[in-house]
Amino acid sequence: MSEAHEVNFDGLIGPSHNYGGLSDGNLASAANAGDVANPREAALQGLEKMRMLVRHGLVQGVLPPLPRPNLDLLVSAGFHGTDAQIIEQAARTAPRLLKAAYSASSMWTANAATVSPSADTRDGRLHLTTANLSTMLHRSQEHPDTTASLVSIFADDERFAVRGALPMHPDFSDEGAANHVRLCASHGAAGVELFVYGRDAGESMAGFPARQTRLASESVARAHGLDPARSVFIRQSRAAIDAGAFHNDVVSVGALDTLFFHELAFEDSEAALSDIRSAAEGLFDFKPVMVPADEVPIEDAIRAYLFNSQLLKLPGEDRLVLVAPTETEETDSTRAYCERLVSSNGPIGKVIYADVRQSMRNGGGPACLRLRVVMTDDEIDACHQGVLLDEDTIDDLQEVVRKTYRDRLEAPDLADPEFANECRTAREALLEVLDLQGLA
Ligand code: SUG
Repeated sequence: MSEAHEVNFDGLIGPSHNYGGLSDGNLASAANAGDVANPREAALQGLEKMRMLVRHGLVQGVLPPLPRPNLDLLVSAGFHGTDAQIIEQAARTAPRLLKAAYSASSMWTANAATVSPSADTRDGRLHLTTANLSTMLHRSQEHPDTTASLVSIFADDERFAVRGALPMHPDFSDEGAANHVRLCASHGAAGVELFVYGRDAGESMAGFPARQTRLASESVARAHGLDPARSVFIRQSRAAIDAGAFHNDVVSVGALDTLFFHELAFEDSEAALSDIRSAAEGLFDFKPVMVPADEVPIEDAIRAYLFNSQLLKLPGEDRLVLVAPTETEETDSTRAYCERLVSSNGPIGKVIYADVRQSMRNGGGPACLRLRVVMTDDEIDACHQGVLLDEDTIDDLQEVVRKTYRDRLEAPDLADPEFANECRTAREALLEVLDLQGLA
């Protein structure tokens, strides 16, 4: 077993961050639709969260924003002419499509891919499968550029296997690591991978969309060469989806041997826990921490994003640390629960609150903003070094953000073709800091 670390690759929030109201079933996205966004503050908040974890001694990575506007999407919809003409026509006749083409949703890198560390895979490589994000139009355009970013960062194919997205069909709906949890004794040891899905392929259902199918989860597990005895497929509860848990990471989070989850997260919690226990046999002593609905109603859990937290092993802390959004501190039931949680002698010993309000108002908490990639020391050395952050690089990125990002953005601003140039300039400057000019 080799030494391994959980590296969090956060999404660097792009200059076109706005409140588009594009995500059906995501209550925050609907509630804040049309509000004025502040992309500069959003990106600075995200970078401060990364800085906090660097200061705690973690290896922190970053994924660059994707190119926006995505003119190809507008051209596919029949718009043509110069870039400026395409944008002006789209603004007049298809404003929702223009918002999709400008969406900064790639910031939520928990949806970028599903990742299986080399300790779990048959060929001993670290596997990443880009998520197709096929349920929401504005997210379905992410995967080609996400794959390009991942290929640039994880280029060494003796160590890494980057796979493009599953077919763009509702039977294969895949939202990546937001519906995936890995449990283990230590990061470098073989683990148990949990795949949470909302529906079966071919199953149609009323209510908010279930964005992950069992077929998609099984396909990823097969492609990654996981041991079937160490893979668990769990159905998300309809109640959770209809309460606004559009991804499982809105109602559960796991790390090492601990799974922290809401009582209503899964269709059949007892069966899920027993399956996890069997899969973990001989590897680790599984520690479930279930939050009862009478202590934290699911509506509060979703409003406060208690579970959309990072659950981390920080150097110097003997128990796990929950990095939760400030909204969790501001909601009575979740704050009180966190106080009880840390004063009990369970596996979670501390809660740190992080301010990512700009992202939260689109339904993205601390956990949505990061993709966890468990990497050995050799794998860390073999990946693209420009995306591994120290405080100086964070300072440089923040300087670009301060210089090039607007502090006010709302839908009518997207109609101005000059804004497209602004976005391009900002992204190019960020790519230069990350030494990823090839993605421009
Ligand atoms: O896919 N919001 C994202 C939030 C993703 C959160 N990710 C995880 N839970 N892992 C989504 O619904 C809103 C965009 C808008 O309305 O402008 C949005 O895409």
